[in-house]
This record gives sequence, structure tokens and C-alpha cells, in this order.
Amino acid sequence: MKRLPPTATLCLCALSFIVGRFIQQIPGLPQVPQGAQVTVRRSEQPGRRLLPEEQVLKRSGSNSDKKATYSSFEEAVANSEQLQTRPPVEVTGSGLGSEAYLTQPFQHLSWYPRTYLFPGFLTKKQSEQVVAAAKARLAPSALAVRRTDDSSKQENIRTSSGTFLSGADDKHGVLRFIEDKIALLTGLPASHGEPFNVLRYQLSQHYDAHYDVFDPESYGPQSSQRMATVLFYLTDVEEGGETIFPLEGKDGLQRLNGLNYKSCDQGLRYKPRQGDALLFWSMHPNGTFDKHALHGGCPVISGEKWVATKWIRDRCFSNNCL
Ligand SMILES: O=C(O)CCC(=O)C(=O)O
Repeated sequence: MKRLPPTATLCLCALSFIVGRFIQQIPGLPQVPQGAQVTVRRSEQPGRRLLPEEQVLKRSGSNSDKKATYSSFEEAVANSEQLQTRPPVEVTGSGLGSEAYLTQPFQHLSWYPRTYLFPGFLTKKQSEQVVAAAKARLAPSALAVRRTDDSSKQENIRTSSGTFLSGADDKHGVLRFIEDKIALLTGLPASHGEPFNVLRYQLSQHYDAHYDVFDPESYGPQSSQRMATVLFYLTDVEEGGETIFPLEGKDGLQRLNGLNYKSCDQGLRYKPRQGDALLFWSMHPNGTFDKHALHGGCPVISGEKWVATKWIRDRCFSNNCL
């Protein structure tokens, strides 16, 4: 092949440069970005406090974690892809906002009534601290009296002992921690909650099936209602002591006629496990009572049962309303 003279080569280069510039300026042609590659990195966001979950991610690295074994459920969740791909977001705006970020597993147990289990809501130590705070203050548990009640017939319905505790009664701050966490999970402010009713059931003690709402037909006019209940299980129970919902299920109300309120034979039963929390709603989303929410505590057959009940109202129940 014949070689071009150097002047011709120079002219060709100049010509292609000018044509190239001209083509780049034709409107409608896509603009080529300057720089070969764009790399996007998540910024370190200096000044923002790292949440414990993020610290775990940073310490332990990336993909190799998938095969790791974890010593607790929380640790496994913290190392999950969910947190790597969906870390806590920075929220901007003019309001006060909230910075809370929780990892709390839940199990949906029923639609009738709406019931959820939060496994491992409390640690063993936290459960023990609540028991210790209540132990010295126990008295026989009481029942709310209906207008038509004959007090002699109230015996043997609720045989546990218990006490009421509020956040101020607990030097470790566990009760406040529980109130704040359950408020975030339910969307019902802590100020809607009654004080905790911590209960101890010994051998054969029980609580017959009952409702937590106060039906005005039986109890007279009410200024607010218990719309949801959370039971925090503070101990395991060797045998018995289940929480029972005898009318659970879509057709559950068919069992209402002739129901034995002492029986633990039918319905949904949950066997207490230390640290778990069980939430159920006594009201439908439209504000009417859910009759499926009838529930009770089955007799303890072996061991001892400790549970803390938190009734949450549809209105503020304290002086410190949100
Ligand atoms: O002991 C239980 O499992 C249920 C307690 C309960 O129903 C209550 O305190 O209202």
C-alpha cells in the first residue's frame, strides 16, 4: 500500500477534528458525558450517629456473612441484606421527625382477632428485672365490676396475684423502654397506655376468658376504651399457662353460644416463652368492638407464669399527651 505524504496526513487529521467538533454541536444528538465511568458511593455522612446495626455491618464485612452462624436472632437480622441494601435513611423536612430504627421480627397469628407475636421483644435480663420490680408488691388480682355483677360469683374467675407498675417504679428503665418500643410498633403513643399490670400465676391459677373492652351496656358510660392489649411474657412455663382466644377464626363467633369460659379446649393457644410479646386488637379498624378478642389465661399445670399486661386506650390516658 502507498504511503500518503506527511502534509496530506496532517490535512486529513485537521479535517476529521473539525467535522467531529461540528457533529458534537448538532442539536438532538446525545451528549457524551465527560469522564469514562461514574462511580456512586454511599457517603459516610459525618456527624450522624451510627446505629448498632450499622456498626455490626461495618465490622463484619460483606458476602461471606451469608454463610455465618449467629449467636442471636438480632445479630442475624443485623447482618442481613435488608440492612445492607436498605440502611436507615436521612429524612429531611421542617418537622421534628423521629430517628428510631428498629429490627424486630414479628409473626402474624390471626386476623380474628388481629393478633401478632413479637418474638424476643425483651431479653432474659430485662424480663427478670421486671419480675424483680414487681415481686415485693403483689396482691390478689382484682376484676372490673359490672353493674349487674353479683360479687359472690366473681370468685375463681381470676386467681393470679399482681401489681401495677409505671415507668417511674423501675430503676433500670426497662418499663420505659418497653413503652417506647411498643408505641413505635403499634403507632399508639405511650401516653395511651395504662400502667403495666404485672401478674404471677402459681399452680392451677388462671384467668377465665374475658374481654378487655368495657361494654357501656354492662359497665356504664366510658370516657375511653382499651383498643389493644400487649402481653409481655416474663418467664417460660413448664406446663399449662397458655394464653387462649376461644373465639379465634373467621367462624369463631359461632362458638359463643353456650361457651364454657373456663375451658382451654378450643381456639388459638399461645404457650408462654420468656421475652415474647403478644399484641391483639380488641377493636376493628372502624372503632367497633371485635368479639373475637375474648381471651384468657389457662391454668398453670407445672411451674410458674409471670406476664405483664399493657392495655392501650383509644385516647390519651396520662397527663403527658403527645
Ligand atoms: O395471663 C394471660 O395469659 C392473659 C392475661 C390477661 O388476659 C389480662 O391480664 O387481661
